[in-house]
Amino acid sequence: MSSQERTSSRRARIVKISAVSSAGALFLSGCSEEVQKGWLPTERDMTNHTGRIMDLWVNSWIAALAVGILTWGLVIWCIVAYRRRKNETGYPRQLSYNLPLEIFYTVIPLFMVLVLFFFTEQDIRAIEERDENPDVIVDVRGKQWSWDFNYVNEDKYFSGTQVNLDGTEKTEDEFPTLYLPVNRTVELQLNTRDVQHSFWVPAFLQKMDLYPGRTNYITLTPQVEGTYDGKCAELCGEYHSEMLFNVKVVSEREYNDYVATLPDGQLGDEYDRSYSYNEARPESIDE
Ligand SMILES: [Cu+2]
Repeated sequence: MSSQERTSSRRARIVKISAVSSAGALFLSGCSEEVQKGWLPTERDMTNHTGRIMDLWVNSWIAALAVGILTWGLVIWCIVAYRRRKNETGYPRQLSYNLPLEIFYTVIPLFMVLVLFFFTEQDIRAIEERDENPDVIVDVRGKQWSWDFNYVNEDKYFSGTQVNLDGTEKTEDEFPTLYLPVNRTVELQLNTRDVQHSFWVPAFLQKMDLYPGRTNYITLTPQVEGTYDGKCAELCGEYHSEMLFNVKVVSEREYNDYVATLPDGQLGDEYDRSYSYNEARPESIDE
């Protein structure tokens, strides 16, 4: 190879390397915001809890990656350092019952699980803490396959109509919509009339099951106005996938204007598809 050819091939390599590295830098800078929020489908201050949940998620990944890199490093080091050399024959020296090593690989994973458990438990406790005096209380009632919302303080209700039982899909603006005022403490009382459902708003990073005969609670403060997707996240029958809703976080004035348009009263166990809790349960259900 002539010196001229060498120079041009070196130049081509430099161009290639700089192209790859600038593409990499572009990729990293483009998604650095995404990285910071762990690719979660929300913003940091969406509710008063999302920042905390995001930190737990991202820090768990950082810990997992650090452990992963250490583990891969040790595996690769072993493969290289203890590879079969020239002129070696037969099996290498076999080892068993190395007590210090066995204690080490029992204690370390146990420690890691306890650390994850500690931080998770701490955050769950903070997120699930109920407010003694929430500004807004909504009794959310799941039913196959829609949602009703009782605005408890205002004594108003909204009733979502079930998906057409012929399977026709609804359009997004026809979904039942839960209105919430921005920057106000909200308590959602989750009830179901028939089977288990699950109340899930991906943007809030929170999901809670609805169990027949018991009330679960979500307490949060929405902090960003907007319309968010909600869905049932528990397989609840034939049209489970159609059990969709919207959450509209609006100004307090808009919230009050909206609620004022709703009919008076609260919905109970109406529209119960299987049985009513006020009546004697069929024997098969007691079993
Ligand atoms: Cu459901």
